[in-house]
Amino acid sequence: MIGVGDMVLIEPLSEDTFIENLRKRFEHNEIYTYIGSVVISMNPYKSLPIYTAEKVEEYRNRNFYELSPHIYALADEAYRSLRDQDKDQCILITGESGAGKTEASKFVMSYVAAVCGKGQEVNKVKEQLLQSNPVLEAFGNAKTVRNDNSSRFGKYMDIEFDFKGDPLGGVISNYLLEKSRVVKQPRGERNFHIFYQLLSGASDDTLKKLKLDRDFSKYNYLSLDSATVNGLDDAACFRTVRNAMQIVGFMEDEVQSVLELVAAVLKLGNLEFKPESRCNGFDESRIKDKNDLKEMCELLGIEQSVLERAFSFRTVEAKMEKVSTTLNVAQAQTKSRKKVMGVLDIYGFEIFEDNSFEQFIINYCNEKLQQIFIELTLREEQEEYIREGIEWTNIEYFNNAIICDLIENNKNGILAMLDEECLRPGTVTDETFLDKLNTVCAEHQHFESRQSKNSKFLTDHSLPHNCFRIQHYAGKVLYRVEGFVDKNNDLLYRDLSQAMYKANHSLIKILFPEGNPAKVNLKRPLTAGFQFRASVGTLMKNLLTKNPNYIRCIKPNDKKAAHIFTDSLVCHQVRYLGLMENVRVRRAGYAFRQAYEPCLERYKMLCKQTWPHWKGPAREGVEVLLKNLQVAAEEFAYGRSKIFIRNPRTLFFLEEKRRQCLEDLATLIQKIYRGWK
Ligand code: AD9
Ligand code: MG
Repeated sequence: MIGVGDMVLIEPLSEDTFIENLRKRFEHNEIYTYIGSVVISMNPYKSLPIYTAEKVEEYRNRNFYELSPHIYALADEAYRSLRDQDKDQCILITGESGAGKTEASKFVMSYVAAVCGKGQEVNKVKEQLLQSNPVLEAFGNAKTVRNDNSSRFGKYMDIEFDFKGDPLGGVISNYLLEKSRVVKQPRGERNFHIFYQLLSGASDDTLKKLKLDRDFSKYNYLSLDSATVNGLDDAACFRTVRNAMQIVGFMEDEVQSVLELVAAVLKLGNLEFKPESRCNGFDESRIKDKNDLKEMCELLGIEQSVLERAFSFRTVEAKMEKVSTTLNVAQAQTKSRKKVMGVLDIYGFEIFEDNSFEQFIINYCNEKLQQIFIELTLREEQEEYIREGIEWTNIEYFNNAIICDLIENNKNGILAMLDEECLRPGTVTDETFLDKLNTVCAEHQHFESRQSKNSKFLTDHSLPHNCFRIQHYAGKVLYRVEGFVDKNNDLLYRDLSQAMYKANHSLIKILFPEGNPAKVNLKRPLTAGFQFRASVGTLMKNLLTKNPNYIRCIKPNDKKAAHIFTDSLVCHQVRYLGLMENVRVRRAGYAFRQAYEPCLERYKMLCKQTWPHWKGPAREGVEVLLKNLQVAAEEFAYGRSKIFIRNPRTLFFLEEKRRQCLEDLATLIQKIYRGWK
């Protein structure tokens, strides 16, 4: 073993030894390290031969601590608890942008797919589950300065299993896609992959049908300074995506409709408007060059005059609503209770030079996940000790509940204030929102700060005039308010949705149901912030009902490069992910615990008094067993319902004894068998 596989065993424990251990293991391609049952994953930025079919077999049905740390061990443990103990699981993957969350989620999914169920039907479901990834990534991922394949939406997938543990299908929920990227990308970044994939990979014939030109420079929406990504073959990806769409269940004409839509968006980006005279109090505008408009209308089956009229009364940025919807890969086949494994892969914490509404939402979501981690791992750990009557010394840890509250509080949280401002009659601008924020938060903070010194809304006079700053758990972030009101309102003018609804195009009609004149809804649509807060709330409730498994991803450097380990960067992540506290809690206590009955069942063969049956209470049986094996008394503690083992080494010792015992037994059986022959 290179370094120490479980941080709980590091001696002496300090931030330096912790990081040194990560570095040493990273240098030897050991990218996974445990903190008890939590997996730390370092992004190697190169492909490693550790995800082969042989590796899957190696980790299959083995105990968590038996082999060297691997994401497969976590996936195996989660799958087996789901199948054998009927406990719904969730895999929570966190870490900043580029740390390896999406890759980790795919390794977990492919592991589970490899070990669960067999047969033609089951294989089809598995294939559909796995192939949903390239489709979602094509439309929801993009190159950013942080990550060449950055997820610009949050994804939660519930994989459903029947009572035997065979997969039935999956339900994918998507969270707030960064739509504004379609229209505008920061310097050095790209639009969503699909645009480049289509232009690079489609046949000449397809492009002709879509009225497209292969040349990126023809399209305003495709930034030119970074149109290609090193090591990324857009044309090959296009073939993968086409194939994946077919496997997931798109019919050929549906694929065609989707591509028409993509082409229409590119055309839309090329429309240029010129201002015209004022008419009915509106700024009227006219489209300069009508060819793109004409082709766009042909692609979407919309009458040109209808769309032109809709465009003419307002100049709008292109905002395509609902790029993605819940994808129901397969319907349940049985009425018995389904077992569920949820895999959560969201966008990582982001601090850019310029942070807007999107970063605010992304970082809020990360705060909520950190909150769940704190709640479950740290607090639950302490509470379990108290429940089990085991002595416990309190560990101080940072609780980010105060930041979540600052953002989501119903009354004076930032999102509530933004909504209030968006709904207020009169002139509403990003600046009026900021004024309100500064006044209310400052007052609130003043009140709060009398109770605690932790003010997280940072008001200092050095801030640029249109910004506010928040002290997130992962660092200070400066947000520029420009666009907050507009993005939160997320309004699409009715003329436009109605024009779209009139399209003779199957997909467009579904995408703009609000354009149906029969269903004119005068109620204001919910704001983006409100919807996000509600869906994150539902997600958190859902996660809390499941048994959590954690993968904490760390990015070794800022260069997207292999072999570079930047101490300061890793140290920052170790701190904000609360990993040191995590180890301390584990070490202060006991690394391993198990209810008395299964523990006795597993190891009873190691002692004559407990084998083959122990007649008394299981707890006493375990006591006799451990005494008999001469395990030192300080190595364990007896809880009310569970035995607590301090050190994983003790567990290795028990496992090793058991293995020897089984081997001896096998040899004995062979001898007897030969004797018979
Ligand atoms: V973001 O929040 O969506 O911007 P992620 O999802 O955390 O981010 P991602 O999984 O996309 O990061 O990883 C970034 C890149 O690192 C990948 O495209 C791979 O090139 C690389 N990577 C990550 N994990 C591994 C791995 N286990 N093995 C090899 C990896 N390469
Ligand atoms: Mg990702």
